[in-house]
Amino acid sequence: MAYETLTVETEDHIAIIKLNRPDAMNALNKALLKELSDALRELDRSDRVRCIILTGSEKAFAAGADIAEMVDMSFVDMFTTDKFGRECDQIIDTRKPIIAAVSGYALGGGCELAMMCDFILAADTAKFGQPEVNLGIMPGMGGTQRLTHAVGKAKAMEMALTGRFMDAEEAERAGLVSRVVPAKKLMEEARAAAEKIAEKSILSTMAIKESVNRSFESPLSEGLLFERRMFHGLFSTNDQAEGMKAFLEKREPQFRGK
Ligand code: CO8
Repeated sequence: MAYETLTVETEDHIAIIKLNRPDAMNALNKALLKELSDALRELDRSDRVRCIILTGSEKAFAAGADIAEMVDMSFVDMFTTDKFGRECDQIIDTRKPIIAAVSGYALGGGCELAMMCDFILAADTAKFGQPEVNLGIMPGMGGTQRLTHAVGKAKAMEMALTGRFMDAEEAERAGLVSRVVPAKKLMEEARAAAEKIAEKSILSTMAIKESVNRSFESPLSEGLLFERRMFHGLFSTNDQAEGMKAFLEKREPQFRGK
C-alpha cells in the first residue's frame, strides 16, 4: 500500500516503517497517525513479518503532535473526535514486537510514540522530552504514565514540568532506552536486533510481549499467573518441540509459527 506520510519496507521477516514528514520534523498529524495505524494493522496480519522497526529521520524521530493542526482546536473538538487517542490504540494493540529506532528529537507525542513501542534503541544524537508544558498543555498520549514507569517519578516530573530534554546517555542510564549506538549504526543495530527476534518462534515472541506488558496492568500475582499459563500454552506448539529437540540435537531450530 502507498502512504503519504511514511514508508514501509519489508525485508525477509522484518518490516521497517519510516515516518516521513521532513518539513515538519515528522510531527504527528491525523493523516500520519491514521497511516501508521493502517500500516501496523496490515503488518500485524502478515504471515511473513515477525518484527517491526519504527523509525524517523536522522534529525527527528518525531517532534510531537502537529501543533499547526491543534492550534485552533477547542476542548469540544478534542473531546468529541479524540482522533489521536483512537489511532494510537492500534500501536498498542499490535501483537508483533515493535522496536523504536530513535535518532534526533523524540518530543511530546514523539516520545510517547517511542514509548508505545516494545523497546527503544537510541542513536547518540537522540533527545527525549515532554515539552507540552511550554505550549500551555500537557502530555496526552501516555507521557505522564509511561515515562513515569520508565524513568521514575523524579525524572518524569522534572521533564514534564520543566520541558527539559534528556540526551541519549541520560535516557539509557534512566532506563528509557535499551541501548545507545552511534547514529550511523542505528539502523544496522536495529535490523540486527529485529533479525534476532525474527529468528525465534513468533508464538514465543508474541507471548513474551503480551506477558511483559501485563506487568504494567496487573498485580504481581495476576501477572505471574498469566505468564505461567502462557508458558504452559507454548507446550501445545510444534515450535516448542522443535526448539527443544534442536537444542538436544545440537542444530539450529526451524521455527514455523505453529
Ligand atoms: N508540530 C508542527 N510543526 C513542527 C513541530 C510540531 N510538533 N515541530 C517542528 N515543527 C516544524 C517547525 O514549525 C518548522 O516548520 P517551518 O520550517 O515551516 O517553520 C520545522 O518543523 C522545523 O522546525 P524548527 O525550525 O523549529 O527546527 P529547530 O531545529 O530549530 O527545532 C525542535 C527543532 C526543537 C524539535 C522544535 O521544532 C520544537 O521545539 N518543536 C516542537 C516540539 C513540541 O513542542 N512538541 C510537543 C507538541 S504537543 C504534543 O506532542 C502533544 C501530544 C499529545 C496529543 C494527544 C491527543 C489526544
